[in-house]
Amino acid sequence: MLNRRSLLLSLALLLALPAGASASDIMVMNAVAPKSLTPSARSAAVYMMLMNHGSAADVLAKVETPVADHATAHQSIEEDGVMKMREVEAFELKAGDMISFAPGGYHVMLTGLKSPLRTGDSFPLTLTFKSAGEVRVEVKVVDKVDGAMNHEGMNHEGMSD
Ligand SMILES: [Cu+2]
Repeated sequence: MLNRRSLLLSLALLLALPAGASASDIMVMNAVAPKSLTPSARSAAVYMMLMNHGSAADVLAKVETPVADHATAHQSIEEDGVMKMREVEAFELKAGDMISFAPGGYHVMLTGLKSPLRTGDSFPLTLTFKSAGEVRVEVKVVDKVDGAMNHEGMNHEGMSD
């Protein structure tokens, strides 16, 4: 049973927390990447669920992983019946938002993949938010993600490699 004194103490601690976002305000769940289909794959996509439990919006400023040279937030968009994707410079996660990076919408694009992704492997991905700072997740490599486009060897508009 929770006694009254410890309840008051935890309330006091809660209130003592500084305003604004902290790393614990951002939650990233179910990060997965479809396996590479060829040994020469140079790019891949990562899907996941992002939640902002904080009271202020936060912005994803940077994504990094040791398995690829570059990681960027991308959005798939349909233009004149053609699926295209573009880089999202500053992805915003509003207070209370739960946004899934899923096929047909957002994803993290890995380019300059150092070695092909194999089912069962996992790799770290660090998401840096302007207020919350670094959020590190393990990405699980899976056989396939339903509806995911093949990202291998894809040429992304406005990307240098
Ligand atoms: Cu992409």
